[in-house]
Amino acid sequence: MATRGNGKPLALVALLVLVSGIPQPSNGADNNWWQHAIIYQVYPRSFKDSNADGVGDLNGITSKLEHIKELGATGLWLSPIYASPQVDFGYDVSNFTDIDPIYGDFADFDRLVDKAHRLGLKLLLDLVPNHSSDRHEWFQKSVNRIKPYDEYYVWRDGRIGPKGERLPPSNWLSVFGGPAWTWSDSRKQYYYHQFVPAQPDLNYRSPLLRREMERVMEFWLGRGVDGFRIDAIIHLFEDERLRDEPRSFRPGVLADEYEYLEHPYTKDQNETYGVVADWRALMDRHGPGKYAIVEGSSMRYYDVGVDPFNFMFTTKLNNDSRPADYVSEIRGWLDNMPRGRTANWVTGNHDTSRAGSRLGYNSNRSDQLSMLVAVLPGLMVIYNGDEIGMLDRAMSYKETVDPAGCRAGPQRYHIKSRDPARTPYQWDATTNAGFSTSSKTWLPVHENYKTLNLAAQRSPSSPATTHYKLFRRLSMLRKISPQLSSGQVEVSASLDGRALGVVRRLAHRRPIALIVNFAGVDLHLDLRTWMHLPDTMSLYAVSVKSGLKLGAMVDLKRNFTLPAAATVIFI
Ligand SMILES: *[C@@H]1O[C@H](CO)[C@@H](O)[C@H](O)[C@H]1NC(C)=O
Ligand SMILES: *[C@@H]1O[C@H](CO)[C@@H](O)[C@H](O)[C@H]1NC(C)=O
Ligand SMILES: *[C@@H]1O[C@H](CO)[C@@H](O)[C@H](O)[C@H]1NC(C)=O
Ligand SMILES: *[C@@H]1O[C@H](CO)[C@@H](O)[C@H](O)[C@H]1NC(C)=O
Ligand SMILES: CC(=O)N[C@H]1CO[C@H](CO)[C@@H](O)[C@@H]1O
Ligand SMILES: [Ca+2]
Ligand SMILES: [Ca+2]
Repeated sequence: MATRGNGKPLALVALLVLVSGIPQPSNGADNNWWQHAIIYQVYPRSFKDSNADGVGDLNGITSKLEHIKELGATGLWLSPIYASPQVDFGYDVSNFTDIDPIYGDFADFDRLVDKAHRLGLKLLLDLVPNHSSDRHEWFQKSVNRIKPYDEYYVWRDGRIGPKGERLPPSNWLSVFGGPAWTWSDSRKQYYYHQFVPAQPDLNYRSPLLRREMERVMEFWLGRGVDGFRIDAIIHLFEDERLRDEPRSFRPGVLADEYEYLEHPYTKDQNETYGVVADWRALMDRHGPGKYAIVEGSSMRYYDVGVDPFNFMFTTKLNNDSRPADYVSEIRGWLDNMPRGRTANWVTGNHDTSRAGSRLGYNSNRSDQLSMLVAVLPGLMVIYNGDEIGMLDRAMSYKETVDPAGCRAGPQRYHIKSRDPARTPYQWDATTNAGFSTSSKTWLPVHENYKTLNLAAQRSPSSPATTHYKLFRRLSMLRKISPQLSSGQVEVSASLDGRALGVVRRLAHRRPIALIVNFAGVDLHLDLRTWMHLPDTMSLYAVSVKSGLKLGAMVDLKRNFTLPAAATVIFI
C-alpha cells in the first residue's frame, strides 16, 4: 500500500525542478492564454517608485517585472495610469489616451510593454469607461453645451419640490455616499456621477461618445496591450425614465449611504451588454488572444464574449462564512457559467481589506485564499502584496486620502476607506521597505516591513515555507498538473462542517487535494472516508503558520490532524 503512495510524489518533485528551468512559450503562441492563467494586479502608485517622489511609476514596475515572472504569473493588470487629477487615484481620467506624468511617459510605457512581452507576460490595462474626470476636455465642453460634447454626459433638469425648490432629478445615490446628481451653475442642469462629483458619468446613449471610447480601446491595442480589465461596467447605463430606487431597509445604514437603496435602475441595465458585445468585436478585429474581464458579476457577460469578475471571496464570503457557504458559492459559479468558458477567482484588490487581514485569526489564514484558488479551475487573480502576506495598515483620519474615506467623515471613515490595503509594496528591510528613497511616501509604509518583506521571504536562509515560497509552489503546481487544468472538481465540507475540501481528479493521475481548517482548534479528519483519498499522500504545500512539515508523507489510514486555521495541499 505504502509503495503506491510513495514513488509518485517524489517523481513530481523531480519534475518540478526540471520544469522551472524551461523557458515559457513566447508571447502570442497561445491564443487562449487566460484559460489557466494567473493575473497579478499591480496598483501602480504603490508598487515601486523609480524617481524618489514617493509615488510608484511605470519605470518602477518595469524594474520589477522579473518578480512577477518568477512568481509564476501569466500576466499583469495595471490599475489606471492615464492622465488624471488623481481625485480617485487614477479612476478619474482627464485624457484616456495619455499617461499621467506622475507615472511616466509613452517611452516608459513602451519599454514596459516590450519587457513584459519579452518575459512572456501578458499586459492588461484598466479601462475606465463609465466616467471621466470633470477636468476632461469633453466635460468642460459639455458644461458649455459645445457640440457634439453637449451629449457626452448624463445631463438632466431638476425636479421642482413642493415649495418650489430645486431637487435632483431622482433619489439616486453615489457609491461613495451622498446624491449622485450635482448641479452645474454654468449649464443650469444636473449631471449624474455614480462616484464622486469629480467623476461625471459618460452618456452611452450617445453614439458619438461610444465611438470615442472605441477609439480609446483601439489606441491601446495598437500600442500592444493584450486586453483590458474593464472598470465599473455595471454602472454603464441608468434607467432612461430616471425612476427612483426603492429603500433597502438594511440595518445601521445612514440615509446618504449607497447601501440605503436597492439599485434596480442604476446597475446592470440591459443596454450594457450590447455595448460590451461591440467592444468584444473590436478586440477580435485586432487579432487573436485579446482578453477582457469586466467588473460585474452577471453570467450574462459571458454571453457577449467577456468574462465577469468573480468577487465571491471579496464581497460574498467573509470571516464568518462557513465551509458550506464556500461550497455553495463555488459550485454556484461553476454550475452556472456557460460550458467551455473560463472561471475566475479574485482573492483581493485595491478596494477591499487584504486577504491576510480580512480572514481574521491574526493573519494565520493569510494563505488560505491563494491556496484554495490555486486548485480551482480557471483564472486566478491576485493583488500585489498578497503573495507575501501583506496586511492592512490602520490609518488615522488625518492620514486618510481615499475619497471614499474622506467623504464618510472622522466618525465613519474607517468603514469606507480603502487606504489600508493600498500601502507601498514591501520589497526589503531598507528605508520605506525598498519602495522609494523619498522622505515621504504617498501612503505610509506598513510598520511591519522590517520583518514582512519579499527579500526576507525569498532568502535561502528563511524557512522552507514563507508566503512567497508557498506562492511559487502553488503556481508551479498549476503549471505542471493536468489534474488542475482539466480534472474534475469536487468541493465539499467535512462531516462536522468545520473544514473545506477540494479534490481534483483525472484518470490515471493521483488526485490533488486541498483542505482548509475553518475552526480555531485542531481538527482530526478521516480524509479517506470524506474525500476518497489514497492511503498515503505527501504534503505539497502548507500554510505558513500551520507548523506542518513540507514534503512529509502522511499515512491517511489514520486520522489526519489539521492544525487550527491551517490549509494544506496533498499530492
Ligand atoms: C490626449 O492625449 C493625447 C496624447 O496621446 C493628445 O494627442 C491629445 O491631444 C489629448 N487630448 C486632449 C483632449 O487633451
Ligand atoms: C432585459 O433582458 C432580459 C433578457 O434578455 C429580459 O428578460 C428582460 O425583460 C429585459 N429587461 C428590460 C427591463 O428590458
Ligand atoms: C472578523 O471580521 C470582523 C470585521 O472585520 C472583526 O471584527 C472580527 O474580529 C474578525 N474575526 C476574527 C476571528 O478575526
Ligand atoms: C496563530 O498561529 C500560531 C502558531 O503559528 C498560534 O500560536 C496562534 O495561537 C494562532 N493565533 C490564532 C488567533 O489562532
Ligand atoms: C475593484 C475596482 O476596480 N474598483 C474601482 C471601481 O471603480 C471605482 C470608480 O472608478 C474605483 O474607485 C474603484 O477603485
Ligand atoms: Ca515616482
Ligand atoms: Ca453610468
